Amino acid sequence: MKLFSNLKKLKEGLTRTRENLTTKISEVITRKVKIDENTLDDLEEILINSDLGSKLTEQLINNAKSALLKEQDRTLDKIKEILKKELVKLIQPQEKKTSADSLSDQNKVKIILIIGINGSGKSTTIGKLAYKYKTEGKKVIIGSADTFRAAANEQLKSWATKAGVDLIEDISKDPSAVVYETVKSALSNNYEIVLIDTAGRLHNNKNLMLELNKINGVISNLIPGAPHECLLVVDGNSGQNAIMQFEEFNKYSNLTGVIITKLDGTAKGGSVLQIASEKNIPIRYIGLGEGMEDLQEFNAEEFVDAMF
Ligand SMILES: Nc1nc2c(ncn2[C@@H]2O[C@H](COP(=O)(O)OP(=O)(O)O)[C@@H](O)[C@H]2O)c(=O)[nH]1
Ligand SMILES: [Mg+2]
Repeated sequence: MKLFSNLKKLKEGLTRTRENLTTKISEVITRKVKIDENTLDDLEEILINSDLGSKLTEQLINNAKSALLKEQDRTLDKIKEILKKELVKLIQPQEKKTSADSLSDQNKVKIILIIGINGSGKSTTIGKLAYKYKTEGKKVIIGSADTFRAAANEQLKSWATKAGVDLIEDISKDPSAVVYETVKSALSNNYEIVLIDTAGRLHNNKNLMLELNKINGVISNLIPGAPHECLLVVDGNSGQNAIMQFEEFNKYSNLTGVIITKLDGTAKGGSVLQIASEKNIPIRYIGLGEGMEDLQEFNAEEFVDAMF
C-alpha cells in the first residue's frame, strides 16, 4: 500500500526541516579542524532545537560518538551519513509495525477513530484517508462526530464530496448518535471503512474524556473489539507538546497509532522521531500538505533521508 509514497514529495515537504538542519550542521562542522567534544555539544544543540528532544538526541549523539571520533573522513557528508544511520536504527522499530497494515481480513468493516486537539489536522487527514481507501476500491463512510462546530462539519462534508465517499452528520448534534448511525449504516450497507471524526476540545478535558469514552462504548456495543484503530493526530509543529498530547490522549483512549501532520510547513520535523523513539506506538502516516494526496506512510529511512 505505497499509494502516495513518493520520495520527491517527502523531500519537498521536509525542505524547511532539511535546510534548517543541514545549514546548522555544516556551520558547526566546517569551522572545525577535528571533531571534538565541543563539536558534539554543538551538534547536540542543533538536534534538540530541531525537536528531536533531549532524550533522543542524547542517545543519537552517544551512538554516533564512537563512530564519529574514529572516523578519518570528517567531511560534512560523512558526518551526516553516520547521524542518519544511527537515527534510523533508533526509530525503525515503529516503522516495522506500520508496514504490517492492520487492515486484516477478519474484520469485514474496519472502524477507525480519529482523535486529537483542535487544529491538529484531524478532518483534513480524514479527507485524505477517505480518498486513499476509496482509491483502493474500498466502500468508505465518514461519521462527522465533531458536532460542536458547524464549520467543522461543513469542512468535512466538502472533503467527503471531493473524495467521493458518504457521510453521516448532525443527528441533533449528538456525537454519539452520529457514531451510532454511522456504524449501523456501515453494517447494514456493507461499508468496509468507517472514519470517525471527533471534537478536539470540549470546555474541559474531563468532558472530552467522557465524550470519547461514550463514543468508544457505542462502537464496541455494535461491534465487539472495535474501534479497530484509534489514531492520534498531532501537528508536526507542536514540538515538545507532541509528547504531552500523546500522553494525555493515551490515558483515556486505546491508541493504536499516531499521524503527524503539517510536516511541509515546519522547520522542525523532529517531533515525529521523538514520538517514534520514545513511545512504543507506530507512526502510521505523515501529512505533507493540504491536498488529497498529501499523506504518506511513515518509512524511517526515507524520512531521515529527506530530513538531512
Ligand atoms: N500545510 C499543511 N496543512 C495542514 C495539514 N493537515 C492539516 N492542515 C491544515 O491545518 C488546519 C487545521 O486542520 P483541520 O483538519 O481542520 O484540523 P482539526 O481541527 O483537527 O480537524 C487546516 O487549515 C488544514 O488545511 C498538512 O499536512 N499540511
Ligand atoms: Mg475538524
